[in-house]
Amino acid sequence: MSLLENFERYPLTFGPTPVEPLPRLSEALGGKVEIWAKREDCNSGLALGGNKLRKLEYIVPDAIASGADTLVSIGGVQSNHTRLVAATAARLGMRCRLVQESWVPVEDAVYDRVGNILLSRLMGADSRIVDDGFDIGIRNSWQEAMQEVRDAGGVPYGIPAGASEHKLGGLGYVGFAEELRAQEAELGFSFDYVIVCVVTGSTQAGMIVGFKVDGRAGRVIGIDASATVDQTRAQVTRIARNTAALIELDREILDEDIHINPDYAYPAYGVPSEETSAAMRLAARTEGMITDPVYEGKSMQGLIDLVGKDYFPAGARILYAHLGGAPAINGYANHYSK
Ligand code: 5PA
Repeated sequence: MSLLENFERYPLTFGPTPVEPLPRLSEALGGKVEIWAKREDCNSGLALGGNKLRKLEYIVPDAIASGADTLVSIGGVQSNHTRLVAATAARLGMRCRLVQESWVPVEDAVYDRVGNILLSRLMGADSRIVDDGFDIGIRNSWQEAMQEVRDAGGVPYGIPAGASEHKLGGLGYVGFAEELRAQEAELGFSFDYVIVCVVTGSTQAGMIVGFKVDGRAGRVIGIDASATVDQTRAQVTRIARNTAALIELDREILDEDIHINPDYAYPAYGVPSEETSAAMRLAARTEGMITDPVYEGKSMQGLIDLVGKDYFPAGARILYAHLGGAPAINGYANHYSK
């Protein structure tokens, strides 16, 4: 029986995402553990795909039922989330209004013209850059954008940053856990750990709820990329508990179910360290797997460092949840020109 059977889902993805071994990366890290990836980055034909689509599948039915004609959302200039809201609006035949905050100290001349924002513009979104800095919370600029849509005679439907602080935002990654359990049954083994990048929180929160039922909530290791980890941890906790209540889970989400490692977010949100870039190169050069400097490069960095420190017991099977994000790399040409 699915934990999500009472919730309507509007398909935006191809279906279950592939789970594949990463043998050359495992070998490069000493061969003591087995590293696999679940490829959320390849989950859809919509605008290059990514984790947000799993969340949006449970939000779209509510948006349609509300009678909205415009999706309104928010993120950084190179937000993957806003790109996928723009794609969803296009698919639904709705308009899209995006607030793009200045979350990252920009070093690259083309940062606001390439990658995610280019794709959002191509898909017809009304994308406007504002000066506000990084913050994962509910923002005035987003509420103002909704009011502007109303003033112009439209009917807005608001989707907060990362689709996280939305009542249905945690459901998609509950589904990830259920999907993985079915894949594990076919593979004939279960993963010991899941590594996942965390910023606005509903990806990890959904996983925590979904894995709570088989005792693995605490084996979901969030690698913080926000560099404001207290706010992220509080948001993950809140979303996990709200999601558990929403699906009427018969277990309580405990503090020890929430495992977030803050060690790899330095020097700042959206800025790769030398170690982040080295991790991105290693994944690319061993497996041809592309990660980005904002999110997945940091969770890859955390995975590599934790394996090197023997954090995982020998023989452990570790699943790296690849959540997408590659388009942003185009805004970082100065880091990767050699
Ligand atoms: C993002 C988020 P959560 O926000 O659900 O914690 O997910 C973190 C994350 N990997 C991990 C990728 C590729 C992501 O895009 N991106 C945000 C965006 O605006 O794109 C919400 C911040």
